[in-house]
Amino acid sequence: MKLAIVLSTHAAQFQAVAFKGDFEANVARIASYGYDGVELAIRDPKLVNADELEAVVKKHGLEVPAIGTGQAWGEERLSFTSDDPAVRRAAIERIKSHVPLARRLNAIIILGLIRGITPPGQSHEQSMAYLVEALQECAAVAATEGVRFALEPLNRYETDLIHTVAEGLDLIRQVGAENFGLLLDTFHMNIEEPSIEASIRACGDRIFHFHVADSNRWHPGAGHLDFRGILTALRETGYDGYVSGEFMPVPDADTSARRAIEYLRSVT
Ligand code: LER
Ligand code: MN
Repeated sequence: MKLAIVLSTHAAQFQAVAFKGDFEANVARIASYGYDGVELAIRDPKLVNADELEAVVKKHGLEVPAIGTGQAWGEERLSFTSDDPAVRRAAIERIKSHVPLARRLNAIIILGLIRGITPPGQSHEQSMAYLVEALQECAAVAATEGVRFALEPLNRYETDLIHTVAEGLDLIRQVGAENFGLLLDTFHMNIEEPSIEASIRACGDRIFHFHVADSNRWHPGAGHLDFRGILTALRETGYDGYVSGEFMPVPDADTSARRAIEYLRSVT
């Protein structure tokens, strides 16, 4: 099983990213711990030098399985479901602007919180209609470049839109694009799914990417999730992508990264 860890290219407020700060130093440390890849959290592709980024990652022998886009919500409040058409347009254009970099790195584009939260006074149905429309536009552009998108079901404390695999699969049917699937995250699944393993099996070949954190959002092995069962179910779907660590730097970034890989290797 190929393992990655989330790395932010810029300082960000999101807590569950262990590595922030000096990019090359972080990439070198992650490679030295035995990881195969780094998942990059990028607020705006305009702010990164793609040549440099690719060179650093390659130099250290790592791949980039996925690009996270949630900081555009976290830092700028861009959202597919805003009641302001200019904000919705900016969110769609921002996601489309990730496509060339994703293609170059052979990475999936993650749609997490950029889907937004239903604003006061707007109906859930209206938000879902905006969401489907935005996803159809983004997926069509990405398809021409051979790029895939993964929407992440998130827990109820972060959004009112798409908490579970079942809701995600229903959305996939509405969007109707082959290059659109789901990113499953064990932290959110532990809160929302009746059974993590059954939901993994139900998602099957629409699992495009996978995040791991334990029940407390510390590194795998630091809480009470059954990773042996979870990763067996994942493998049995035929998933051959990355398992990417997205957890809090507890007790610190380096220790949590080392403990995570040691633990995940011991249960797979
Ligand atoms: C991002 O991958 C995630 O899991 C969310 O909790 C972001 O808010
Ligand atoms: Mn996640």
